[in-house]
Amino acid sequence: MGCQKQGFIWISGLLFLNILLLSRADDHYYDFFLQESQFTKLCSTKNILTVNGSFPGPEIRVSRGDTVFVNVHNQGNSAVSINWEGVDDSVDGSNDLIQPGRNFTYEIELDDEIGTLWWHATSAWASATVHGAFVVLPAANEEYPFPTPDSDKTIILGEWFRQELTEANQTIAPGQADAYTINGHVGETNGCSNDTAFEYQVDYQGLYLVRVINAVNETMVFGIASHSLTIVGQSGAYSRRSFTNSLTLAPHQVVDVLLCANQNLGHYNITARPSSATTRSVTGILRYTTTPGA
Ligand SMILES: *[C@@H]1O[C@H](CO)[C@@H](O)[C@H](O)[C@H]1NC(C)=O
Ligand SMILES: *[C@@H]1O[C@H](CO)[C@@H](O)[C@H](O)[C@H]1NC(C)=O
Ligand SMILES: *[C@@H]1O[C@H](CO)[C@@H](O)[C@H](O)[C@H]1NC(C)=O
Ligand SMILES: *[C@@H]1O[C@H](CO)[C@@H](O)[C@H](O)[C@H]1NC(C)=O
Ligand SMILES: *[C@@H]1O[C@H](CO)[C@@H](O)[C@H](O)[C@H]1NC(C)=O
Ligand SMILES: CC(=O)N[C@H]1CO[C@H](CO)[C@@H](O)[C@@H]1O
Repeated sequence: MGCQKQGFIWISGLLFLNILLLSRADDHYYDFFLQESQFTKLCSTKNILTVNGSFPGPEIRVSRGDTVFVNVHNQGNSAVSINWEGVDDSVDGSNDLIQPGRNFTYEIELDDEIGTLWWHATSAWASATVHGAFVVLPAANEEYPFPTPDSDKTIILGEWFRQELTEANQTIAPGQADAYTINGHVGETNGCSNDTAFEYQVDYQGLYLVRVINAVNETMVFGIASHSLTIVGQSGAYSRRSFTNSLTLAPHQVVDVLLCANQNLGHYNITARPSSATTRSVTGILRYTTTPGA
């Protein structure tokens, strides 16, 4: 059965009932190493602060009701703290800076949160490069309140500055970025051989849960050519289902959408741009792969 057909079988308009039937909540342990790492984009190389050398940073992936311990080791040059966006309970230490050379373990007790949360450095300059997804899957005995997706994908919209970001940049005003990024890729349109485009491979008739995180301090517009998106969740909760051709995300907003790969085999542009400018955008590619027997 194709993903489009499944869509019509949904129990229309019914919001998921928050029945907590947690059979078992797990503890998860993560280690984050804050470190300076070299990246080349827009034809120039610079150091940025990262978690474990990756931009965006590593993804946390747990289930509803779990407890997550994140031991952050600061091997960078500046004091940093981490914000846990979308976590309902306050997290101890969120307001305390971790000094260089020190470490601190955040304990995040999840309750009812479901879908996509994210984490980022508290200060704006560090948040531009120190951020990542925090995925909360349904608990073992729970189902999605929509057809079960074949797989899910996180898409983080970010921004890139040619200049160094330092502690002096406590505010990053909208419109300052030299480029926008999709999962760290600036796209291939800047004429730099080291720049790459984000690529997302899907199977024809596959149903995908796409988690779109706007890590940019600007309203961003996101869309995939020829595909409509079905909004199913926002900021750590399921939401009433609605269809859209493009998403408008407020600064730091997260939206979960279903994507049905029901177009002709081929590739389609994935585009993100600030709402204030139609000319500046970043492009990635949605690529259909044929599967044996499909
Ligand atoms: C970060 O790197 C350390 C050291 O290589 C590793 O032990 C840890 O698992 C990594 N953390 C994540 C979240 O990938
Ligand atoms: C620092 O990390 C060590 C292990 O690497 C851990 O045993 C200790 O509890 C951590 N300290 C804090 C304050 O999180
Ligand atoms: C985001 O931009 C606004 C200006 O529109 C600024 O006042 C605010 O401090 C910025 N926030 C961050 C975290 O940089
Ligand atoms: C860009 O990529 C090429 C290989 O494609 C590499 O040789 C070169 O060092 C890179 N440039 C920079 C500035 O890192
Ligand atoms: C897709 O994006 C690329 C790069 O921005 C652009 O050159 C191309 O025209 C776009 N294709 C379509 C069909 O819009
Ligand atoms: C984007 C931005 O404002 N970058 C500035 C951050 O601070 C350094 C030095 O403090 C400047 O050189 C950058 O222009």
